Parts: sequence; structure tokens; C-alpha cells
Amino acid sequence: NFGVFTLGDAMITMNPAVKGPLRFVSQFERKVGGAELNFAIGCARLGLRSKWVSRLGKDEFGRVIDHFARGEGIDMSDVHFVEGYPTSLNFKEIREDGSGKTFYYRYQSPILTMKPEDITASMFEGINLVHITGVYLAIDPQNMQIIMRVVQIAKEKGLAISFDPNIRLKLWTIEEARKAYFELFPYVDILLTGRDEIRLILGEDSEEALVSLAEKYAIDQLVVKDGANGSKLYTKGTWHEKEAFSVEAVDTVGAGDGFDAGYIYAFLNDYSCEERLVFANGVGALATTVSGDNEGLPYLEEVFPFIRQEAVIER
Ligand code: KDG
Repeated sequence: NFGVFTLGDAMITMNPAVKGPLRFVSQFERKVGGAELNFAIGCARLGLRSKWVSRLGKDEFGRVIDHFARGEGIDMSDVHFVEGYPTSLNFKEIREDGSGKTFYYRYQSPILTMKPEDITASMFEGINLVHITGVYLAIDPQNMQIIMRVVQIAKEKGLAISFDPNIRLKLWTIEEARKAYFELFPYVDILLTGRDEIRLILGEDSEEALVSLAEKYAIDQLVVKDGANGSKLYTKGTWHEKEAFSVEAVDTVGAGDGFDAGYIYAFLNDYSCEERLVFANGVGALATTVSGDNEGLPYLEEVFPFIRQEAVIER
């Protein structure tokens, strides 16, 4: 059974009870979000051992996140409560097609209390892959030092490193984001990026530009997620491409994290390139069919009938 490691901030996510502009929404459902935690949940549901490293506010919302993540079977041994830093919040606005906007209340996140020396080699026991996302990097410039420590230990241990830029331009500028990504690319084995994101990062999304990025930084697998248009993978000199599954999306937030979890599951389990894309497309699609950032992430046994498009017996 493979183990994955990820690190990041979680938030209480206020999901609107109705669709449309937030100023007209008066009721919300309290849920849990956070890109890296979503990834960890996605992996755990697929049966991977999943470790999430974080800090939570020593408050009621911190307890909500703690209970929620424990309930998902996440390894929480390096998640600690800190005083004086309220647990982060965000409010979502959801449009008719399931897309939406995020409004952050994420100042002085509890995870800012973490120091590079808090990352130790013993935290990586039983781990096969380290997953990093740009959300953690966007929260504070000092987080790069922590990520460099993670990367250093991962490399010493010969672990694979996956990275999702997860651009959040409400948290930093594209220039700051680019600088951080290019600092990290030399260590990345698997790059999982949205098509619109890679366009922002490189200024274009042509196959030539992607190939030269992969080759320059020795990125073994470069995966481009293109939502309803499917996904493609460049590895070892060849492109592979798979169409998306058609679903009725109600909430697309967290679909990219689900895709990443699906891809990493399939990679660790030695699936072929095409199979990895099909599996990841399936997990990403299923994630959009349920409201909330991670509620729709499927269990392993739900993915297979879905990707084979088998009829499910409902009653
Ligand atoms: O990828 C989903 C995340 O974006 C969501 O859960 C909230 O972490 C979050 C963020 O910063 O947007």
C-alpha cells in the first residue's frame, strides 16, 4: 500500500445555499476545504495511505477540520493546534454551471507558525510520493523555505515529487507565482497543471512550449488538465491524450485536486499512460457532481464502474 505526503493550509469553506452573486446569499453550509487537504482526502478514499502536514487554529473551526480529516482516515500525526492564529475561512459563490468565485478570509493563517526545522526525515517514513501545490506557496513567501526542506528530504530518500501550481491570483501576483514555480520545477517529477494555468505561467500552451519546459527541467511527466476537454500527458518523448467524461457539474471546486489524486493513485499503481489519464479524468469528473470541495471525491470502488460507464444499480 503506497503512502503520499502533502502539506498545506485548510479552511472552513462556507458553501452558499443558493447560486448567484454572494451578496444575495444569506445561508451557507459550513464545509471544509483546502487544496492539499482535498488531495489527501482523494488519495485516502482511493485507498492510499495519506499524510497531511498542517497547523490549525486552536478554535472551534480548527476542531471541525481536525474531526473531518480524521474521519477520512488521514494521518494527522503532524497536524498541531496553535494559539492566536484563527483557522482560515473562505466563502464560495457558485454560478449556474457549477463554476464560481472564492472570497478568502485567510490572514495570519495558523500554518504560518510552521518553521523549516519542523520538517524532519522521520515524517516521510512509509511515504512514496510528495505532493506540493502552489496554494501553500502563495500564502506566504517564507513557505518556499519549508518546501525546499521538504524537497531536500524527498530527494535524499528518492521519493517522487508531484506539483500542481494551483494558481490563486487573489493570494499573490503572477510574477511572484512564476518566480516560485521556476524555483521548484528542477525538483518536480510530475507536473499536474490546468491548461489555463500553464498559459498564465508560460504565456502560451503550445505543445512545443510544454515539451521544452519538460525537457529543460527534466520533468518526467507533464500533465495538462483541460476540464471538460479532457487531459493530456507528455512523458518520455510522447504525448498521450484522453477525452473527459461528460457529467452534470454542480461544483467544480476541488475537481483539479481530485484529478491529481486519481493520477497519483494510477501512477503509483503502475497504470499505463492512457489508463492514468482515464482514471484521473474519472475522479475529477465525479468530484464535480457533488457540492463541496471534497465531498464528491470517489472511493476506489466507485471509480471503476464510472470509467467503464457501467450502469449503477440504485435500488
Ligand atoms: O482546489 C480547491 C481549493 O481551491 C479550495 O478547497 C480552497 O484551498 C483553497 C484555495 O485556496 O482556494
